[in-house]
Amino acid sequence: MADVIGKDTGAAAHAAQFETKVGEGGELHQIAGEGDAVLTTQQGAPVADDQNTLRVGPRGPALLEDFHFREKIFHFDHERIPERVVHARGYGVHGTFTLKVSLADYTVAKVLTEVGEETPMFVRFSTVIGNKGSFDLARDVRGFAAKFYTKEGNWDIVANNIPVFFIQDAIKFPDLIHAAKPTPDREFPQAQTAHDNFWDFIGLTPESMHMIMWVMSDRAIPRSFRFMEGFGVHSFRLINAEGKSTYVKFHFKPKLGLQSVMWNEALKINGADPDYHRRDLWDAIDLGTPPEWDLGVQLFDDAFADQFEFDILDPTKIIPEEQVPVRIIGSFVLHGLVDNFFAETEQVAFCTQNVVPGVGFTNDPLLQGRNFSYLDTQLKRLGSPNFTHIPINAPRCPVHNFQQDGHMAMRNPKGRVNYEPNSWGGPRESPTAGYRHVDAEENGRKVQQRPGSFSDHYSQARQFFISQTPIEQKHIGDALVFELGKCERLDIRQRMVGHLRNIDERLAAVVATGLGLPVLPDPAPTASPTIIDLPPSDALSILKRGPGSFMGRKLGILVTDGAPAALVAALTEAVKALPAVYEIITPKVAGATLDDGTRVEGKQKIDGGPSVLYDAVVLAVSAEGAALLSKDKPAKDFVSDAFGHAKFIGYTPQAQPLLVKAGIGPEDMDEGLIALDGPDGVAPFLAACGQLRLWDRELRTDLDAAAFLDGA
Ligand code: HDE
Repeated sequence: MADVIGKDTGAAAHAAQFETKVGEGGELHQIAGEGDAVLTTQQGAPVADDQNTLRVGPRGPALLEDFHFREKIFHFDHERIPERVVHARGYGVHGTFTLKVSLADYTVAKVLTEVGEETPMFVRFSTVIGNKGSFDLARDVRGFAAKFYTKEGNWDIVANNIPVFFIQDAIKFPDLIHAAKPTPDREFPQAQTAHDNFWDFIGLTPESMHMIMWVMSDRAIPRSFRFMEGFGVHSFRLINAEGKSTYVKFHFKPKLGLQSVMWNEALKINGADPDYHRRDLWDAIDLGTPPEWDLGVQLFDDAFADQFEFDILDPTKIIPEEQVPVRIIGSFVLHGLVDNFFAETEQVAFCTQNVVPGVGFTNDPLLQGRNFSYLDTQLKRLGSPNFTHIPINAPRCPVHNFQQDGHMAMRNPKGRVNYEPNSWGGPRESPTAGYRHVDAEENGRKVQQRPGSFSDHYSQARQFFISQTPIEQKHIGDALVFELGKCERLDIRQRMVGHLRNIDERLAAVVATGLGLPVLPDPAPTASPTIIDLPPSDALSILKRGPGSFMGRKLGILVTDGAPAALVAALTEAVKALPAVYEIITPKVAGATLDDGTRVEGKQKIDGGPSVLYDAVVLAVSAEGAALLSKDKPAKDFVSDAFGHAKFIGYTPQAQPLLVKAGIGPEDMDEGLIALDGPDGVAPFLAACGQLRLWDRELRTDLDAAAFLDGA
């Protein structure tokens, strides 16, 4: 009965079940009854009083003799471990990977060859720059680190939601991260790149331009972890039974399609619900709708690498899917919530060097640097070389070796032998099953030299930009103006516009205008001229491959007293059937009474449930309700934001005055505003919501859009 730690059974109700005693000072003591667990120290000694330290008299000094107090405070003082130096804010969940297509021709890895095999996984999503307590909707790269607990050891794909990176050599990583994080003197801004130091470094690092296009695009403000792609970034190797190696790039593709939010929404979501992404993932799994991704591979050989326009070792380049298609070989479902955030999400330790036989590395200089960094950082963070003994990091296959001792060793060998070769017994090498590094010939001078084949910094940045729809291009322009607008130094802004001129003159002009630069700066000098005829790639756009369905999305239904019960019922049923989710928002959190007298519970009170939290909204209001809400600022914001964020809005005819008060007059009405006279309107409304946004509305209503509309 008292065994309820961590379970929300309703504190008040629960407290009432205990025998209680009130102390001299009025403090509450809950007493263990028959069958209840007794509170103990870490050493197991039962505790009689957890409310008062041992003192000399009730008002006297505390005594060191109080070992329970001493131990409790000691433990509390040491609860924190260092947060990750990057990717500090993260959210982890369990999953299962199922292989559907064997790659036996390319690799000996069992996880990639045994069709039907189910491999347990742990995935941690993260932002890069912000600290552990920052907000989810920062404009940032998202980490998408996956650990596969295979039969041949743990295999980690420590991926991001963007397929390229800022830098070409790991030696620049500390500089990049220092420049992006809060400045050392003032320790702000937090979780943002919109400041001088970041753009100073970027402007002086032209290799980052391709990545900058991605980070300024809506990819960096995803709607949900569930609607993100993942990329292993580097070229890795697969190695087959003959020792032959094939290059591979890894891709995770979300079954629910891609989706992002608008920047103005992101800013507001961060205030309304800083935990928006983690809550979304938790809710989806908790509700029994776990998200799923396909695992895909791009496979290519030296012949392809030799004729490809760019160096396959350069982590600032992609291989367009049109050139090497992504072959789907299996899928993974993330279905398991953690029992304990610290034990699992915080303590999980990923490493690019965690590979299994049949998976190997290339000479990508970033990958080689990462291979050093991850093990190193785990020792600092987890404090012991035995971090692999922690359950979340422990392989699910047998582990045998002679490594021993160290802090907190949990996997202690028995018996006499702790070395090999030996005459006693114990684990032995296996030339057949063991890991074989790729047999590659390497020779050359020892040099500190960037390869000339890495010198094209703009061509793929341009290819990314021209692959976007006009609205996506506009968002990139807006983001650059926002970010550079936060820089105080004019030369930093100008330098960036000089780079943009090597990517797309229209973009450069729009950003220069947005910043109010009196003259367009000269183009930045280039080490290699921009190739301007790389073909657009649809796979780079979020919108060109929209999901076309509202499945997995969230509808916000604003309900007042007197709202039509039949409509509310039809909406909620239809949304559940998709499946998608809905939330009822009411003027008072207790809920509302519908026109048939039934009560509907409110999940949010209107000022706690702004429309930025939803993918589409319905204004299910009565005439009185509309009149009431027309005087309410949060209600008007709810409507005007939904409109401004290009969302589909369903409304009862009685909601018309509320629309007008929110600034949406008859001349603004468009096909995204859908009147719901009764239950019959629900199906077409939800079908329209499958477009997710009516982007034409933004193009029509935003002055800055013109530049990208003509395609000039
Ligand atoms: Fe990381 N990175 N990284 N990184 N990275 C870390 O390891 C590093 C890079 C990525 O959820 C750290 O355990 C270097 C690219 C993810 O626990 C650290 C370089 C990509 C995560 C580290 C890179 C990533 C990390 C910090 C440049 C995408 C979070 C904490 C050479 C392919 C993993 C930790 C988690 C975390 C180093 C660049 C992805 C310091 C030196 C490129 C998803 O070891």
